Formats: sequence, structure tokens, C-alpha cells
Amino acid sequence: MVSADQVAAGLPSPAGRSRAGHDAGAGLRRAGLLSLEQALRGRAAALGFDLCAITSADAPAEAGERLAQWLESGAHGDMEWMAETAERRAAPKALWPQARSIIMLGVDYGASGDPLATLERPDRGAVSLYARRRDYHEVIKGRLKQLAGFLLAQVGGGEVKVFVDTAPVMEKPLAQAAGLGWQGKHTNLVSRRFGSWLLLGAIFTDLSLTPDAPEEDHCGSCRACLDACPTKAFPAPYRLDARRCVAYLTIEHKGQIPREFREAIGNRIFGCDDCLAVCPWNKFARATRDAKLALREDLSALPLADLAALDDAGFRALFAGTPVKRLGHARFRRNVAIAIGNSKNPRLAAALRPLLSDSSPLARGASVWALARLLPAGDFSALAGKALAEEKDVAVRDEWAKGHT
Ligand code: B12
Ligand code: SF4
Ligand code: SF4
Repeated sequence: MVSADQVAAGLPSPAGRSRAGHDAGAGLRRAGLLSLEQALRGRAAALGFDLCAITSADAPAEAGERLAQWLESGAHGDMEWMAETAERRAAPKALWPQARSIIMLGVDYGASGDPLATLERPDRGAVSLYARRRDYHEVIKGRLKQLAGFLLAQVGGGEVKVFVDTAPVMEKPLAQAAGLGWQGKHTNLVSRRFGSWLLLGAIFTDLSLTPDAPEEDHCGSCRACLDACPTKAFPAPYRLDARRCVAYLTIEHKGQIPREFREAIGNRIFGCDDCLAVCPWNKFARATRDAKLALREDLSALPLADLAALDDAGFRALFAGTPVKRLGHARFRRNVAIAIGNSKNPRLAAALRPLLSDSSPLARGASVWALARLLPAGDFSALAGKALAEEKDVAVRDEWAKGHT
């Protein structure tokens, strides 16, 4: 706790909302009636953070050991950056030795409707809830910088570093240690107030702040998330094999999607929300009130035929400012083709035809698989005969050869 006499007399002008509330807080702070931690929380709320709590930079020891086990098992797949940064990721002080306290922030991204509704519409593409809006990295990072600036202005010194999935930091265990929620059996942080719909950010500082109490596990005997997973990606509660997770396969994985998962992916073209959406703690969730993270309704159920026809400029324009844009057009076409293959709608086969001569082997290979599922065997074989005469890519040739198998 920083005492009142350590506080700078003037507070920086608030750039966020609730100016009046902030100014009132500043008055109380100047009068020594608010602790630094309370003022920080007030400022965080004014900036649009739904949760703000503090933990020590020493926490939490077991997370690093579990990370090592996870990497050892190969569960990170081709996310090599997870292994390369393991040492710094395992402990905040390995990343920044001067760190003494960590302020963890949460932003609610809940929705009013059923986040899984599009799964019932196989001719549409399902984009996960976090991605149907502005990229949270950009929204949250700006706020973290403002909050960090506020903190430094309060004490008149110190150093800070802000992170939102932008550095090797284990955000979930840190958030649990700070008391924002607990890591549920689906491995994400669950909040008693916002259910599974929280995005996280962190401020590291060399200042010593009073830590909050950690949150306890409130999963009990529930296993709804484990049972809901379409690809059986949980080898055990609290353990995720990313190689099987639809979020990894559709967002992170750079190669072709292994055949064993393609059908289970259904029409999910970017990420997956199934394990989050079934969590009973979501009954306390609410639609986010954050205008900067407002849902883009036009992205909730995009026709797959239109998506397959998008050129690169169209793809960039449609997904500008959202996390989907970072996927790149080639992997996007791969995902759309897989979803079309799962549509059971032979009329969508026409949308795949242009992708058969696509410049990307990823898109071509996925389209061949999809076409085999939509066309009668004879029609597919006739196409395969012609295509194999020209196709040079070994993996795509393999898709043609496998055909209906
Ligand atoms: C890598 C990564 C992924 C990977 C791997 C996910 C994972 N579970 O690790 C993939 C691509 C699959 C992924 C998917 C998603 N991600 Co992601 N991802 C990350 C990232 C960059 C690192 C996570 C990490 O450290 N993994 C390593 C492993 C070791 O961690 P872990 O699974 O959490 O392991 C813990 C448990 O296994 C636990 N444990 C093990 N045994 C036991 C036993 C007991 C009894 C207990 C209690 C615990 C326990 O200990 C480990 C350490 O705490 C973070 C951002 C960050 N820098 O932290 C975002 C992050 C976790 N992702 C996020 C989101 C939103 C998602 C998706 C929902 C996106 C989507 N809709 O598609 C999905 C959710 C999938 C899921 N069920 O986890 C958010 C989660 C917010 C939250 N409320 O928790 C984060 C924090 C980003 C952010 N800044 O908001 N992600
Ligand atoms: S995000 Fe989807 S695929 Fe990944 S673990 Fe959750 S339910 Fe399974
Ligand atoms: S669905 Fe059940 S087991 Fe899974 S995180 Fe929520 S409460 Fe825990």
C-alpha cells in the first residue's frame, strides 16, 4: 500500500469515460481516503475494464511446472513460440527481473444471444465470439497504457510493462492468483460475474502493491465443457491438447487440417466457443457494454458460398480490424472449404470449383476433400482424373487419390 503522502498532488486528466466519477475519486485520493489500489481500480473501471486485481510477481509457481509438462507432451503442436519462450513464460521475474507486482485486468465480451446459434446453420460460417468484433489486442492495449500511466503519475515514478497476449506471460494463472476468476476444467478463466467471457490483460510494475486474494476453483463435479468438445481435445480435466482443439486447428495451425478432425469442425471457420458456452457460470454473464467491443452482427452467420468467392481484397475489407484478418486469406479459404464440405449441401459444390485451381495448396487440398463429400462418386472421379494430370503438389494429389475414403 502506498501512503497518501507519497501521492502526487495532481492527477492526470482522465481520457476514459465517467470523468465525474474519476474526479470524485481523485479528490478522495488527495484527501488520503482512497488507497492507491482503490484509485487504480476506479480508474480501471473508468477506462472500461470490468475486473482489476493485483497479484505478486512471484505467483504462481505450479503454472511453470505445468507449462513444462504441457510442452513436453507436445500438446502445443506447431506453436513453436510457446516452447521457445517457455523459460520467460514460466515466471514473471524471468521475463522482467524487476517486476514486483502484477495488475491483472479483465474485459467482458459476453453476448445477449446464443453464441453457438450459427452451428445450426450448416450453409453459414461460424466465427467465434471474440473475433466477431474489433481485435481485443488493440482495444485492451491502449487502455492498459492509460492505466499504467495513471499508476506512475500517482506515485511519481516506477516502471511498468503492459501485455495483452503480446509477450510470454501466463495470463490465466496470474489472473487466478489475483482473484479475477479460476481456471476451469476447459482451462480458461471463469469469473463468478462474467462466466467464461473474459479477455485478459496485464500490467507488470516494479512498484510494490498490496495483492488481492486468489480465487478458488468453483467447477465442483461439473464436466459440461469436457463433454461438449467436438474433437475430444481434453485428455483430462484442466488439460487441453491444442493439437485437437478447433481453435488451434482453424487459427494457429499453418498446415492442412488433419483428416480426423475435419468433420468434427463442422462450420466453425475461425475458433470455437463450445466449451465456453456450456459453462453454467455463464448464467451470471451479460452482454458486454463495451462500445469498442460491440458485436458485428454481419459476421455472425456469413454465407459460406460468399466467403469462398472473396478475393484477397474482399477478405481484408470484410475482416478489417478483427482478429480474423490476421489468419491470412489462404488459411481462411482452407477453413471455408472444410466448412462447405461439412454442409451436406450439394449446391455448395459450385462454390468450391474455383478453389480447385487456387494458388494455395491449402485451399486446393481442403476443396478436394470437401468436393468428395458433396459430389456423387462418379462425378468426383471424373474431376480427379483431369486434375491429377496437372496437379503437382504431393499433398493435394493425395487428397484427390483418397477421394471418398
Ligand atoms: C496458447 C493459447 C491458446 C492455444 C492453447 C490454449 C490453452 N488452453 O493453452 C489455443 C490456440 C488452443 C487457444 C485457444 C483459445 N484461446 Co487462447 N491463448 C493462448 C495463450 C497465448 C497462452 C495460453 C497458455 O499459456 N497455454 C499453456 C498451457 C500450459 O496453459 P493452460 O492450458 O492454461 O494450462 C494450465 C492448466 O493445464 C493448468 N492445470 C494443469 N493441470 C491442472 C490440474 C488442476 C487441478 C488445475 C486446477 C489446473 C491444472 O495448469 C496450467 C497452467 O496454469 C493465452 C494468452 C496468454 N499469454 O496467456 C491465450 C488465451 C488463453 N486464449 C484466450 C481465448 C479467448 C481462447 C479461445 C476461447 C479462443 C476461441 N474462441 O477460439 C480458445 C479457447 C480454447 C480453450 N479451451 O482453451 C484467452 C482466454 C481468456 C480467459 N477467460 O481465460 C487468453 C488468455 C488470451 C487473452 N489475453 O484473453 N489459445
Ligand atoms: S475450443 Fe472447441 S475444440 Fe477447443 S477445447 Fe473448447 S470445445 Fe474443444
Ligand atoms: S463447464 Fe463446468 S467444469 Fe467446465 S469450466 Fe464451467 S463449471 Fe468448470
